[in-house]
Amino acid sequence: MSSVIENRATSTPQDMSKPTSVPETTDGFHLVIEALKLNDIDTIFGLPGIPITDLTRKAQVAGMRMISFRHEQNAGNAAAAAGFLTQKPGICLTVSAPGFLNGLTALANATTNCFPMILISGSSEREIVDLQQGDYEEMDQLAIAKPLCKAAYRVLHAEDIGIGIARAIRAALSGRPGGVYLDLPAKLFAQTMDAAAGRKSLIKVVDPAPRQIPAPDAVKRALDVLKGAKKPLILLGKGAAYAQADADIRALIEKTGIPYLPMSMAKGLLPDTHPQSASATRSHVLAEADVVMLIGARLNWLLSHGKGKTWGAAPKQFIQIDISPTEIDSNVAIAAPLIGDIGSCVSALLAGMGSGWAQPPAEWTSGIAERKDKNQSKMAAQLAARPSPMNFHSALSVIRDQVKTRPDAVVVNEGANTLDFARSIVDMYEPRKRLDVGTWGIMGIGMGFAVAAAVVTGKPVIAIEGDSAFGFSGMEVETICRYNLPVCVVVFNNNGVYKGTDVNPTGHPDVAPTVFVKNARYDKLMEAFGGVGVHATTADELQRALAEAVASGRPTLINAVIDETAGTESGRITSLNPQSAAMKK
Ligand code: ADP
Ligand code: TZD
Repeated sequence: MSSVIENRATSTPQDMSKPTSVPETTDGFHLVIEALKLNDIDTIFGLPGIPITDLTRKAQVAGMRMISFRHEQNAGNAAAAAGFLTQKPGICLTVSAPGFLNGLTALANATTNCFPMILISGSSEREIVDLQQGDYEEMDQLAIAKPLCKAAYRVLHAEDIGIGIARAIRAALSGRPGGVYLDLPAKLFAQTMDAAAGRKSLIKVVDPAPRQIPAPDAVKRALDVLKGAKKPLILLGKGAAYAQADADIRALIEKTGIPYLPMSMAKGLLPDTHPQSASATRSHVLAEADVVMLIGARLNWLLSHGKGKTWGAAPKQFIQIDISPTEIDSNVAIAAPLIGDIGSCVSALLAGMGSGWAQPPAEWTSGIAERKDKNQSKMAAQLAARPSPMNFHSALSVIRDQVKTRPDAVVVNEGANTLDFARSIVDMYEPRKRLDVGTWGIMGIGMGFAVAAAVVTGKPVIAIEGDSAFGFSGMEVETICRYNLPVCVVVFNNNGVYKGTDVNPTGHPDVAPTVFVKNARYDKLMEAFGGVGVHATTADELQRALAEAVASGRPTLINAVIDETAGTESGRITSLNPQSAAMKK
């Protein structure tokens, strides 16, 4: 802590005569920084301004990485992604009212995705806010944040900073991870206190994410249900990726021989090319399975709520591993809930299985293998085609090949068709290498996630972006250039939201709501800040530019021209549009 504690008894020649026993003091700025550092948090994602500008400067001086963004939502998304990747809460730092609100979407999204992050916002003084006297950027931020995150705290006194940050870290990481809001009023930063007392007030959080060991009877129940299965299936969700129990999860899958499906951010927990992956015959296994074991995946809309046509007519039993007991029975009855952390639950299952666990019936697994083969050769033909202009398949086949040669690269992915096709076409080979729109299907995570992935992992990042999706955070290409990050953004440019072919039926010169400027040159945006911009109209051009970007690590944006008639409205979730939903009824 001594590195940043300032001795306020400055030693100009005039005060040489003063007693040397004047106590060292510290202040709110330094206590916040030291509390974070004490808990091994070394990076802040944020955007400076009143009252936190000096905090950003002092954090940098104190050896923290301070990554400044162009919009707080992107800084917040970066913090969330850093939390998912590292199991440490990502920190987003913003100014008051509007900056706080800009960060709030990311905080709510992190909470929805079960990613640990802490949004720290400067705020106006309580005296003024509570009397609504109209301060600069005045807002009752704590009250607004509360319903949108896991926990929200405010610190009013410098001596409570240690406690405030400890509580925020523990709330973000323990149990089901999530977003935490920490409100720091402007006056707090300048408050001074005795340095030794300040040091003592800081807390290094012990065991912030305690293991939660499943009850032995719950383990037995789960194993009994699994034993009775004729057509078992394992579903891996992003909770399983977050848990970092990679070896045990792989051991469980390989020991049981059960086919598995990864949810999008669980891709790579086992390589997508694993013989037990049933991704290439997803609808078949979901409809036919008789016992489904969910590991860190919720039965929400992404899994059709566990019912309906997707899940077929055959009766099903679910086993669900989750750290949150209230997740159980959220949509359908769960026959065997297994509550605990994924690492402890999976190792308890492995121990309970002993040796000689029976493999699933061959007719189930060989039927899956046959369907997989058929679907994969159909897909291979689509991927090999080289239409002009490119379509989603031809462009994504290039990215698929690139990721195969650099399995350590992180893939960030958003859009509608761009997302849906990339999820099934681009194989992942290592855990936590895929970051995407998550539980909400939110656009705008792209550049924030890409920056965080590059900063946290130091590996190449390939951001696969619909042209609409990219627009939500596109200005952060400047941030990517400023920090010289190894990020290659590939914009799938089909001239609009979903596609670029809609027309305004009224004849008015305004274009249809889903249409953008035709033939836009997104590559010029990257060039504006000194990065590499490439306009790619063929798969070959895309391939060369991508290989070059990944090899050089230089900030690059490839404007990949995609047939504007390719794709469908809303990608694969067309059925959620009210009109199609009504027609189905
Ligand atoms: P996906 O979208 O990939 O299906 P979800 O976000 O719906 O995944 O589900 C993740 C689940 O994982 C959440 O219900 C969350 O409570 C759970 N989870 C997160 N971390 C852990 C952990 N360490 N141990 C157990 N469960 C966890
Ligand atoms: N706003 C936010 C924050 N999230 C959203 N999901 C949407 C709007 C709605 N939306 C989607 O669900 S996908 C999408 C929007 C606007 C963009 C689709 O167009 P794209 O992708 O160009 O990014 P494709 O590949 O061309 O379909």
